[in-house]
Amino acid sequence: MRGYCRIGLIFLVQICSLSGCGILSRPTENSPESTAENDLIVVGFAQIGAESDWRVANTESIMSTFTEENGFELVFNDGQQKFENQVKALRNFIQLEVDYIVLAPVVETGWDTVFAEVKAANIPLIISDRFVEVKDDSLYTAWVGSDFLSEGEKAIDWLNSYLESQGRADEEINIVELQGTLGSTAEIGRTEGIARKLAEKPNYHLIAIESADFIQSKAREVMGVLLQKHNEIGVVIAQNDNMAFGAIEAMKAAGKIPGKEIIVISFDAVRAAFNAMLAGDLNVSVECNPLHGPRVAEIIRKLEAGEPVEKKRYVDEAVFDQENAAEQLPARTY
Ligand code: GZL
Repeated sequence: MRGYCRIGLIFLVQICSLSGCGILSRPTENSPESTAENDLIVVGFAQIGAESDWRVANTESIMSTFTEENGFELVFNDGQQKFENQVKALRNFIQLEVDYIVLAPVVETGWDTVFAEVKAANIPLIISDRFVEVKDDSLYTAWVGSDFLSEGEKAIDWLNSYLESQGRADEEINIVELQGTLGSTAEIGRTEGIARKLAEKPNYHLIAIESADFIQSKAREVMGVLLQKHNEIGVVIAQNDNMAFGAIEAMKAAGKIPGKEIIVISFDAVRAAFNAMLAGDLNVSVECNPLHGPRVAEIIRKLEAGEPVEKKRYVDEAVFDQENAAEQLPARTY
């Protein structure tokens, strides 16, 4: 159902999002708040949270795309990194009879029941960023996101060429890995891609692998403990930039020199990562592009026009290190 401009609804949604209550209600057709104005496409977006710079940029991309001037009304829900909040948000979107639902799923599994409810309500469901494992893939219309397996492999390809350039290709190297949210596609794919490539190098030793949930403060804690337990760490692989920043803080507190004494590898390539590379603290960040707003809007426009859409669409991504960070930074938009 569409056709209403609901300032009252947006206000309500923002209050609900802030309080995490997740209970959204929408003015009925004859309520004073609803006025039939432009024929806006109402999009419910269930975001994971605000756990990282990447996530903030992702939210900004969605919010700057789904505006009234672009022909949309956005109903936004912040899941605060909790699966149950996202399920609640999808059920609320059904009650609101939104025209489309977009979900950035915190983890891959557990969605079959609520997705069936969305399908029964005839609301097209678009998955953005991380992926979902469901028995019946007709439950969602399209997915757009990153190839996380490839990202993991790119990270170790970079490490191989970096060590080669340092004349250290055959050195015995101890590696620790900080994983993101366990069970998220980003964690699953990066862990697998890294593992595949590490297995090709007998002189690489993965001595510890711990999750810090993509969160900087958690990574600082976890890395602090690892530095007390292991005094010969040669490489830290953090599965996102914010965990790399936390690990860098812990290394400095322990008197270690990140970027030199300990090679630091990361993912996302947000602006702060470029600054960390220019400062010499971070060696490389494998890009994970968060600007999904326009991509999701393109899918919706095609669906509105009755055109076919790709079921899965990967975004193109690069690798940035201390060699190219300075020249690339001006062009970065997040
Ligand atoms: C990746 C995304 C991950 C980022 C983290 O597409 O899901 O979640 O790598 C974010 O920064 O928290």
